[in-house]
Amino acid sequence: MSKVALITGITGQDGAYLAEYLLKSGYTVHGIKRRASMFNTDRIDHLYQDPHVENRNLILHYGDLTDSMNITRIIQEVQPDEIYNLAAMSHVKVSFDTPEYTANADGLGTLRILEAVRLLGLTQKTRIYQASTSELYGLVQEIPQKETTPFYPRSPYAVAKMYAYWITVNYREAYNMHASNGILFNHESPLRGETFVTRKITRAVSKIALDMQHELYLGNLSSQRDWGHAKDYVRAMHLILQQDKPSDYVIATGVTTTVRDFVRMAFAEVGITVAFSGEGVDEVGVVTAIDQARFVESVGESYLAKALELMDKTVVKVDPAYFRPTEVELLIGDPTKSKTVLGWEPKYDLKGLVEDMMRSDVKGMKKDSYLKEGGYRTLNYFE
Ligand code: NDP
Ligand code: GDR
Repeated sequence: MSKVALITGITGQDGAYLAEYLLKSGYTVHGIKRRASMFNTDRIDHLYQDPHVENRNLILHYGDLTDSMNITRIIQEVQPDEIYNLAAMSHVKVSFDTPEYTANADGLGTLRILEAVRLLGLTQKTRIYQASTSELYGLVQEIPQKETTPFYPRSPYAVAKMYAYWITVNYREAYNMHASNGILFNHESPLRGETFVTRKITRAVSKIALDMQHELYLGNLSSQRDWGHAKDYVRAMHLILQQDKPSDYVIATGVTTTVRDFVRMAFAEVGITVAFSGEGVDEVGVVTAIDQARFVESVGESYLAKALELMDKTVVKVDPAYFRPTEVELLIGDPTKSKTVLGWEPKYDLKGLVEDMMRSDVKGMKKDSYLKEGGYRTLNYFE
């Protein structure tokens, strides 16, 4: 009998990679998706199975972490061996705009899952993974950050996730449940949401190279993050639930990089050198060199002439609208426990991650550019 997993947040970045990974590992995967006014399953469409097909191993349920009855009913129906609670309002900046909703979905949502498992008498059957975050560390208390580093959350998102972290620990201790936290540092991929900084950068750099956009506005360029690849991180989630004993694990690369350097690396992928000068809101990124061979290899000959006009142009500016009321300036994780106990090793380094994201975004933007040139623009009902 194949194992049964339930993934909340299956339509998100991690949900998509995890679903693919578990299906390949022989699991039957159930996922909770939200009802939306448009299709919201782009990231998992390649895994979709028609409901009329017998013996499906991917089954989607409508649901929402803010609805206890819905969550309880789905868990009762699915009787999962493993629950991966990945659903969340996951944008730190947006959590300042929607603090109550964030607390409800990200904090109480976790409680709803744990309590449903308990009330349904599944505490000894169902293992639970909680998507905890390096944002818990917030204001720097210790570097690198590890499982024993004190938390100091700096956003409504992080405070909600702190409740989720501790309620997971509490249910484990109170009811002897196999419930674990993965304290994951930032992880990115070609599937990353478009408003997180890495994807915002790789999309914008691709568009700038293709003459579809001319400037990129960012917030805090000095912020430092420990960025890994989501593909590596979902393997760690699975490993955490395969351990005999539940526990909490930091998943990170141990390397930290500024947003500014990420921008440089993304431009470098298409042969463009960007140098930064100025300070604070007046800092700018200017094109100082173009490696034509590299540009042609990664973007294409036909875009080169336009790209050469970028020389000496300002392509990056700061917009304080992207600053956060309280910022997390520095994250760098110590993955020693996950490496020694789980045997987890990431396959991607930052260079490999940037390459993967840039390759995918240049390809996607080129497709948009061809459609526009060919007169086949994206469908617009109002034209
Ligand atoms: P995404 O934002 O890409 O995905 C979030 C998922 O949660 C989406 O499927 C979204 O649905 C769903 N969701 C949001 N609100 C609700 C709700 N109220 N009820 C049900 N589903 C909901 O996040 P990631 O994949 O990047 O992250 C996965 C989890 O890991 C999140 O909990 C995040 O906070 C956490 N995390 C992420 C890290 C990262 O660097 N990526 C690092 C550490 C933790 P929809 O598609 O409809 O919006
Ligand atoms: P983060 O990711 O807040 O770390 O949360 P994000 O990519 O949003 O920000 C990283 C850093 O970049 C700075 N920054 C900008 N951020 C965004 N989004 N847009 C900008 O224009 C911009 N300019 C600079 C930010 O200030 C910040 O310092 C992510 C989410 O996936 C969380 O759900 C997860 O828990 C943590 O990672 C670990």
